[in-house]
Amino acid sequence: MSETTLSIAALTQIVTEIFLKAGLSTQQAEAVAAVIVAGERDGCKSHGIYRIDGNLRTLAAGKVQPQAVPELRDDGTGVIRVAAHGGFSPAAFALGAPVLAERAKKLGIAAMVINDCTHFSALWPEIEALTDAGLAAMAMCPSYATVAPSGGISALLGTNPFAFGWPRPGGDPYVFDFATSIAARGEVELHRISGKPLPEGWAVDHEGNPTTDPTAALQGALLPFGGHKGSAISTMIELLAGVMIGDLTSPEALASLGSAELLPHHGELVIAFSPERFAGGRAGDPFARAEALFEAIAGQGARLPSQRRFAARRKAAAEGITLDAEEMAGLEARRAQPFG
Ligand code: NDP
Ligand code: PYC
Repeated sequence: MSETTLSIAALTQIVTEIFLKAGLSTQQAEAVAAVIVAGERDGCKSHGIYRIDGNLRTLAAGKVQPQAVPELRDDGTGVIRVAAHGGFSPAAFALGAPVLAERAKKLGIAAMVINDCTHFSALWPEIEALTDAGLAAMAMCPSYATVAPSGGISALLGTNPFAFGWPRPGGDPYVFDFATSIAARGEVELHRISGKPLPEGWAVDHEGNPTTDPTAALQGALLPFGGHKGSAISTMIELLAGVMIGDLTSPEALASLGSAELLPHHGELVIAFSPERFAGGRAGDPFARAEALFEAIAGQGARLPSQRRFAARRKAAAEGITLDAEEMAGLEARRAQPFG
Protein backbone atom coordinates (compact mmCIF):
# COMPACT_ATOMS: atom_id res chain seq x y z
CA MET A 1 0.00 0.00 0.00
CA SER A 2 1.46 3.40 -0.93
CA GLU A 3 2.22 5.93 1.79
CA THR A 4 2.28 9.72 1.85
CA THR A 5 4.53 11.80 4.09
CA LEU A 6 3.32 15.25 5.09
CA SER A 7 4.97 17.93 7.19
CA ILE A 8 3.29 18.70 10.52
CA ALA A 9 2.27 22.10 9.10
CA ALA A 10 0.76 20.54 5.96
CA LEU A 11 -1.30 18.03 7.96
CA THR A 12 -2.42 20.82 10.30
CA GLN A 13 -3.61 22.84 7.32
CA ILE A 14 -5.62 19.93 5.89
CA VAL A 15 -7.27 19.06 9.21
CA THR A 16 -8.04 22.72 9.96
CA GLU A 17 -9.63 23.11 6.51
CA ILE A 18 -11.82 20.06 7.11
CA PHE A 19 -13.18 21.55 10.32
CA LEU A 20 -13.61 25.05 8.91
CA LYS A 21 -15.57 23.52 6.07
CA ALA A 22 -17.70 21.64 8.59
CA GLY A 23 -18.71 24.98 10.09
CA LEU A 24 -16.37 25.39 13.06
CA SER A 25 -15.21 28.89 13.95
CA THR A 26 -11.51 29.54 13.37
CA GLN A 27 -10.92 29.37 17.16
CA GLN A 28 -12.60 25.95 17.45
CA ALA A 29 -11.16 24.54 14.19
CA GLU A 30 -7.57 25.49 15.00
CA ALA A 31 -7.77 24.14 18.56
CA VAL A 32 -9.33 20.82 17.44
CA ALA A 33 -6.87 20.41 14.55
CA ALA A 34 -3.90 21.09 16.86
CA VAL A 35 -4.74 18.21 19.24
CA ILE A 36 -5.61 15.77 16.43
CA VAL A 37 -2.36 16.51 14.60
CA ALA A 38 -0.41 16.32 17.88
CA GLY A 39 -1.85 12.81 18.37
CA GLU A 40 -0.81 11.71 14.88
CA ARG A 41 2.62 13.37 15.24
CA ASP A 42 3.29 11.62 18.57
CA GLY A 43 2.20 8.18 17.34
CA CYS A 44 -1.03 8.18 19.38
CA LYS A 45 -3.28 6.81 16.66
CA SER A 46 -6.30 6.34 18.96
CA HIS A 47 -6.56 10.15 19.24
CA GLY A 48 -5.11 11.21 15.89
CA ILE A 49 -6.79 11.68 12.49
CA TYR A 50 -9.03 8.67 13.12
CA ARG A 51 -10.99 11.05 15.42
CA ILE A 52 -12.00 13.35 12.53
CA ASP A 53 -14.98 11.21 11.51
CA GLY A 54 -16.32 10.95 15.06
CA ASN A 55 -16.11 14.70 15.39
CA LEU A 56 -17.93 15.23 12.09
CA ARG A 57 -20.65 12.71 13.08
CA THR A 58 -21.13 14.56 16.37
CA LEU A 59 -21.40 17.87 14.52
CA ALA A 60 -23.86 16.46 11.99
CA ALA A 61 -26.00 15.16 14.87
CA GLY A 62 -26.11 18.69 16.31
CA LYS A 63 -24.49 17.55 19.56
CA VAL A 64 -21.66 20.11 19.59
CA GLN A 65 -21.75 23.85 18.98
CA PRO A 66 -19.30 24.61 16.15
CA GLN A 67 -19.19 28.36 16.77
CA ALA A 68 -19.13 28.25 20.59
CA VAL A 69 -17.05 30.98 22.18
CA PRO A 70 -15.61 29.72 25.48
CA GLU A 71 -15.95 32.11 28.40
CA LEU A 72 -13.53 32.53 31.32
CA ARG A 73 -15.11 32.98 34.76
CA ASP A 74 -12.40 34.11 37.14
CA ASP A 75 -13.27 35.38 40.62
CA GLY A 76 -9.61 35.72 41.59
CA THR A 77 -9.57 32.53 43.72
CA GLY A 78 -7.74 29.24 43.18
CA VAL A 79 -10.64 27.77 41.19
CA ILE A 80 -11.08 29.24 37.75
CA ARG A 81 -13.85 28.11 35.42
CA VAL A 82 -14.25 28.03 31.68
CA ALA A 83 -17.74 27.66 30.26
CA ALA A 84 -17.25 25.88 26.93
CA HIS A 85 -20.86 26.64 25.95
CA GLY A 86 -21.24 23.33 24.15
CA GLY A 87 -18.07 23.64 22.06
CA PHE A 88 -15.02 21.37 21.96
CA SER A 89 -12.74 21.20 25.01
CA PRO A 90 -9.41 22.25 23.37
CA ALA A 91 -10.52 25.87 22.74
CA ALA A 92 -11.83 26.09 26.32
CA PHE A 93 -8.57 24.73 27.74
CA ALA A 94 -6.49 27.14 25.62
CA LEU A 95 -8.47 30.09 27.01
CA GLY A 96 -8.08 29.09 30.64
CA ALA A 97 -4.55 27.63 30.72
CA PRO A 98 -2.56 30.89 31.05
CA VAL A 99 -4.78 32.02 33.95
CA LEU A 100 -4.48 28.60 35.62
CA ALA A 101 -0.67 28.78 35.34
CA GLU A 102 -0.53 32.32 36.70
CA ARG A 103 -2.83 31.40 39.63
CA ALA A 104 -0.91 28.20 40.53
CA LYS A 105 2.35 30.16 40.62
CA LYS A 106 0.77 32.78 42.84
CA LEU A 107 -1.10 30.48 45.24
CA GLY A 108 0.94 27.27 44.95
CA ILE A 109 -2.07 25.31 43.71
CA ALA A 110 -4.96 26.17 41.41
CA ALA A 111 -7.65 24.29 39.53
CA MET A 112 -9.47 24.85 36.28
CA VAL A 113 -12.97 23.53 35.82
CA ILE A 114 -14.18 23.21 32.24
CA ASN A 115 -17.94 22.79 31.93
CA ASP A 116 -20.23 21.89 29.07
CA CYS A 117 -17.75 20.68 26.45
CA THR A 118 -17.48 17.89 23.88
CA HIS A 119 -14.34 15.98 24.85
CA PHE A 120 -12.56 13.66 22.45
CA SER A 121 -8.86 14.28 22.95
CA ALA A 122 -5.83 12.94 24.75
CA LEU A 123 -4.97 14.87 27.93
CA TRP A 124 -1.20 15.11 27.49
CA PRO A 125 -1.29 18.25 25.26
CA GLU A 126 -2.92 20.03 28.19
CA ILE A 127 -0.50 18.61 30.74
CA GLU A 128 2.45 19.68 28.60
CA ALA A 129 1.12 23.25 28.38
CA LEU A 130 1.44 23.36 32.18
CA THR A 131 4.77 21.53 32.55
CA ASP A 132 6.13 23.97 29.93
CA ALA A 133 5.23 26.71 32.42
CA GLY A 134 7.26 24.94 35.15
CA LEU A 135 4.23 23.45 36.93
CA ALA A 136 3.27 19.93 37.93
CA ALA A 137 -0.25 19.09 36.78
CA MET A 138 -3.07 16.56 36.79
CA ALA A 139 -6.03 16.34 34.43
CA MET A 140 -9.04 14.03 34.41
CA CYS A 141 -12.51 13.72 32.93
CA PRO A 142 -15.37 11.24 32.67
CA SER A 143 -16.39 10.06 29.19
CA TYR A 144 -19.52 7.93 28.70
CA ALA A 145 -20.71 4.64 30.14
CA THR A 146 -18.64 2.04 28.27
CA VAL A 147 -16.72 0.35 31.12
CA ALA A 148 -18.02 -2.19 33.66
CA PRO A 149 -16.98 -1.60 37.29
CA SER A 150 -14.70 -4.32 38.68
CA GLY A 151 -16.95 -7.24 39.67
CA GLY A 152 -19.81 -5.87 37.55
CA ILE A 153 -21.04 -7.00 34.15
CA SER A 154 -22.24 -4.00 32.18
CA ALA A 155 -21.14 -0.53 31.09
CA LEU A 156 -21.45 2.15 33.79
CA LEU A 157 -18.16 4.03 34.17
CA GLY A 158 -16.36 5.84 31.34
CA THR A 159 -12.89 5.15 29.96
CA ASN A 160 -12.07 8.17 32.16
CA PRO A 161 -8.55 9.36 31.29
CA PHE A 162 -6.12 10.46 33.98
CA ALA A 163 -2.89 12.33 33.23
CA PHE A 164 -0.03 13.72 35.29
CA GLY A 165 3.03 15.77 34.41
CA TRP A 166 6.18 16.95 36.17
CA PRO A 167 8.44 19.60 34.60
CA ARG A 168 12.07 18.64 33.95
CA PRO A 169 14.16 21.77 33.44
CA GLY A 170 16.05 21.49 30.16
CA GLY A 171 14.39 18.23 29.10
CA ASP A 172 11.13 16.57 28.14
CA PRO A 173 8.68 16.53 31.06
CA TYR A 174 7.67 13.37 32.89
CA VAL A 175 4.12 12.73 31.63
CA PHE A 176 1.75 9.82 31.83
CA ASP A 177 -1.72 9.80 30.38
CA PHE A 178 -3.98 6.78 30.25
CA ALA A 179 -7.53 5.59 30.15
CA THR A 180 -8.62 4.00 33.43
CA SER A 181 -10.11 1.21 31.34
CA ILE A 182 -7.60 -1.42 30.28
CA ALA A 183 -7.36 0.44 26.96
CA ALA A 184 -8.98 3.48 25.42
CA ARG A 185 -12.17 2.84 23.47
CA GLY A 186 -10.36 4.36 20.50
CA GLU A 187 -7.92 1.41 20.66
CA VAL A 188 -10.84 -1.02 20.47
CA GLU A 189 -12.22 0.91 17.47
CA LEU A 190 -8.83 0.66 15.74
CA HIS A 191 -8.81 -3.12 16.35
CA ARG A 192 -12.29 -3.34 14.81
CA ILE A 193 -11.31 -1.26 11.79
CA SER A 194 -8.21 -3.36 11.12
CA GLY A 195 -10.02 -6.66 11.79
CA LYS A 196 -7.77 -7.65 14.72
CA PRO A 197 -9.04 -9.49 17.83
CA LEU A 198 -8.59 -7.84 21.22
CA PRO A 199 -6.17 -9.26 23.77
CA GLU A 200 -7.84 -11.50 26.38
CA GLY A 201 -9.12 -9.67 29.43
CA TRP A 202 -9.99 -6.35 27.81
CA ALA A 203 -13.76 -6.64 27.50
CA VAL A 204 -17.06 -8.42 28.03
CA ASP A 205 -19.97 -8.73 25.58
CA HIS A 206 -23.49 -7.40 26.24
CA GLU A 207 -24.25 -10.47 28.38
CA GLY A 208 -21.16 -9.94 30.52
CA ASN A 209 -19.16 -12.82 28.98
CA PRO A 210 -15.45 -12.30 28.20
CA THR A 211 -14.86 -11.47 24.54
CA THR A 212 -11.96 -10.72 22.19
CA ASP A 213 -14.31 -9.54 19.42
CA PRO A 214 -14.01 -5.73 19.15
CA THR A 215 -17.58 -5.31 17.88
CA ALA A 216 -18.98 -7.37 20.77
CA ALA A 217 -16.78 -5.37 23.16
CA LEU A 218 -18.10 -2.06 21.80
CA GLN A 219 -21.66 -3.34 22.31
CA GLY A 220 -20.77 -4.72 25.75
CA ALA A 221 -18.21 -3.15 28.07
CA LEU A 222 -14.48 -2.66 28.53
CA LEU A 223 -12.90 -3.59 31.86
CA PRO A 224 -11.03 -1.23 34.20
CA PHE A 225 -7.22 -1.49 34.37
CA GLY A 226 -5.90 -3.14 37.54
CA GLY A 227 -9.25 -4.64 38.62
CA HIS A 228 -10.72 -2.99 41.72
CA LYS A 229 -7.92 -0.38 41.82
CA GLY A 230 -8.64 1.02 38.35
CA SER A 231 -12.34 0.82 39.07
CA ALA A 232 -11.89 2.97 42.19
CA ILE A 233 -9.74 5.55 40.38
CA SER A 234 -12.32 5.73 37.60
CA THR A 235 -15.06 6.26 40.22
CA MET A 236 -12.98 9.04 41.80
CA ILE A 237 -12.87 10.74 38.38
CA GLU A 238 -16.67 10.49 38.07
CA LEU A 239 -16.90 12.19 41.48
CA LEU A 240 -14.26 14.92 41.09
CA ALA A 241 -14.65 15.74 37.38
CA GLY A 242 -18.38 15.04 37.12
CA VAL A 243 -20.38 15.32 40.33
CA MET A 244 -18.10 17.84 42.12
CA ILE A 245 -17.85 20.28 39.19
CA GLY A 246 -21.60 20.19 38.50
CA ASP A 247 -21.26 18.38 35.22
CA LEU A 248 -22.30 15.02 33.75
CA THR A 249 -21.05 11.65 34.94
CA SER A 250 -20.39 8.96 32.32
CA PRO A 251 -23.82 7.28 32.63
CA GLU A 252 -25.48 10.70 32.42
CA ALA A 253 -23.32 11.65 29.40
CA LEU A 254 -24.36 8.48 27.54
CA ALA A 255 -28.03 9.01 28.42
CA SER A 256 -27.93 12.60 27.16
CA LEU A 257 -26.05 11.67 23.94
CA GLY A 258 -28.08 8.55 23.21
CA SER A 259 -25.20 6.77 21.44
CA ALA A 260 -21.56 5.87 21.99
CA GLU A 261 -21.08 6.39 18.22
CA LEU A 262 -20.85 10.13 18.92
CA LEU A 263 -18.40 11.99 21.14
CA PRO A 264 -19.34 12.67 24.75
CA HIS A 265 -20.31 15.95 26.33
CA HIS A 266 -19.31 16.60 29.96
CA GLY A 267 -16.71 18.56 31.96
CA GLU A 268 -13.04 18.32 32.89
CA LEU A 269 -10.89 19.09 35.93
CA VAL A 270 -7.27 20.27 35.64
CA ILE A 271 -5.12 20.95 38.72
CA ALA A 272 -1.75 22.72 38.63
CA PHE A 273 0.90 22.77 41.38
CA SER A 274 4.00 24.88 41.93
CA PRO A 275 6.68 22.44 43.18
CA GLU A 276 8.76 25.28 44.65
CA ARG A 277 5.81 26.59 46.65
CA PHE A 278 4.98 23.13 47.99
CA ALA A 279 8.63 22.44 48.88
CA GLY A 280 8.41 25.59 51.00
CA GLY A 281 12.17 25.99 51.33
CA ARG A 282 12.71 22.58 52.92
CA ALA A 283 16.00 20.85 52.24
CA GLY A 284 16.58 19.62 48.69
CA ASP A 285 15.61 21.14 45.37
CA PRO A 286 12.43 19.29 44.25
CA PHE A 287 13.52 19.29 40.62
CA ALA A 288 16.94 17.81 41.40
CA ARG A 289 15.36 15.19 43.67
CA ALA A 290 12.90 14.30 40.91
CA GLU A 291 15.79 13.85 38.47
CA ALA A 292 17.43 11.40 40.87
CA LEU A 293 14.22 9.36 40.90
CA PHE A 294 13.87 9.37 37.10
CA GLU A 295 17.51 8.36 36.70
CA ALA A 296 17.04 5.48 39.14
CA ILE A 297 14.01 4.26 37.16
CA ALA A 298 15.86 4.48 33.85
CA GLY A 299 18.92 2.95 35.53
CA GLN A 300 16.98 -0.31 35.90
CA GLY A 301 16.34 -0.40 32.16
CA ALA A 302 12.73 0.77 32.55
CA ARG A 303 11.46 3.47 30.26
CA LEU A 304 9.67 6.58 31.42
CA PRO A 305 6.11 7.14 30.18
CA SER A 306 5.92 9.45 27.14
CA GLN A 307 9.46 8.55 26.00
CA ARG A 308 8.03 6.68 23.02
CA ARG A 309 5.83 9.67 22.25
CA PHE A 310 8.65 12.20 22.44
CA ALA A 311 10.77 10.02 20.15
CA ALA A 312 7.89 9.86 17.65
CA ARG A 313 7.54 13.65 17.89
CA ARG A 314 11.22 14.23 17.07
CA LYS A 315 11.00 11.82 14.14
CA ALA A 316 7.89 13.58 12.81
CA ALA A 317 9.57 16.99 13.13
CA ALA A 318 12.58 15.73 11.17
CA GLU A 319 10.91 13.45 8.63
CA GLY A 320 7.21 14.37 8.57
CA ILE A 321 4.12 12.29 9.35
CA THR A 322 3.52 9.21 7.22
CA LEU A 323 -0.05 8.18 6.43
CA ASP A 324 -1.18 5.07 4.57
CA ALA A 325 -3.23 5.26 1.35
CA GLU A 326 -6.53 4.69 3.15
CA GLU A 327 -5.85 7.44 5.70
CA MET A 328 -4.80 9.86 2.96
CA ALA A 329 -7.86 9.02 0.83
CA GLY A 330 -10.08 9.62 3.89
CA LEU A 331 -8.54 13.04 4.47
CA GLU A 332 -8.87 14.03 0.80
CA ALA A 333 -12.49 12.83 0.71
CA ARG A 334 -13.34 14.82 3.83
CA ARG A 335 -11.66 17.89 2.37
CA ALA A 336 -13.45 17.57 -1.00
CA GLN A 337 -16.97 16.57 0.07
CA PRO A 338 -19.64 18.95 1.25
CA PHE A 339 -20.23 18.58 4.99
CA GLY A 340 -23.27 16.65 6.16
P1 NDP B 1 -1.55 3.72 26.70
O1 NDP B 1 -1.81 2.49 27.49
O2 NDP B 1 -1.17 3.58 25.29
O3 NDP B 1 -0.41 4.59 27.41
C1 NDP B 1 -0.57 5.04 28.71
C2 NDP B 1 0.65 5.76 29.23
O4 NDP B 1 1.61 4.79 29.63
C3 NDP B 1 1.36 6.67 28.22
O5 NDP B 1 1.84 7.79 28.91
C4 NDP B 1 2.50 5.78 27.72
O6 NDP B 1 3.63 6.50 27.24
C5 NDP B 1 2.85 5.00 28.96
N1 NDP B 1 3.46 3.70 28.67
C6 NDP B 1 3.03 2.76 27.81
N2 NDP B 1 3.84 1.68 27.85
C7 NDP B 1 4.81 1.97 28.76
C8 NDP B 1 5.95 1.26 29.26
N3 NDP B 1 6.25 0.05 28.82
N4 NDP B 1 6.72 1.86 30.20
C9 NDP B 1 6.42 3.10 30.65
N5 NDP B 1 5.37 3.81 30.22
C10 NDP B 1 4.56 3.25 29.29
O7 NDP B 1 -2.80 4.72 26.84
P2 NDP B 1 -4.35 4.44 26.80
O8 NDP B 1 -4.71 3.56 25.64
O9 NDP B 1 -4.84 4.05 28.13
O10 NDP B 1 -4.87 5.93 26.48
C11 NDP B 1 -4.52 6.55 25.24
C12 NDP B 1 -5.03 7.96 25.20
O11 NDP B 1 -6.43 7.98 25.19
C13 NDP B 1 -4.61 8.87 26.36
O12 NDP B 1 -3.88 9.95 25.80
C14 NDP B 1 -5.93 9.34 26.97
O13 NDP B 1 -5.92 10.69 27.40
C15 NDP B 1 -6.87 9.16 25.82
N6 NDP B 1 -8.25 8.98 26.29
C16 NDP B 1 -9.10 10.04 26.21
C17 NDP B 1 -10.39 9.91 26.66
C18 NDP B 1 -11.33 11.06 26.67
O14 NDP B 1 -12.44 10.91 27.16
N7 NDP B 1 -10.99 12.20 26.16
C19 NDP B 1 -10.89 8.63 27.20
C20 NDP B 1 -9.89 7.61 27.26
C21 NDP B 1 -8.62 7.79 26.80
P3 NDP B 1 3.94 6.53 25.62
O15 NDP B 1 2.84 7.38 25.05
O16 NDP B 1 5.29 7.12 25.50
O17 NDP B 1 3.87 5.10 25.14
O1 PYC C 1 -10.82 6.44 23.53
O2 PYC C 1 -12.05 5.91 25.26
C1 PYC C 1 -11.71 6.69 24.37
C2 PYC C 1 -12.37 8.01 24.29
C3 PYC C 1 -13.60 8.36 24.79
C4 PYC C 1 -13.78 9.68 24.47
C5 PYC C 1 -12.68 10.12 23.79
N1 PYC C 1 -11.82 9.08 23.71
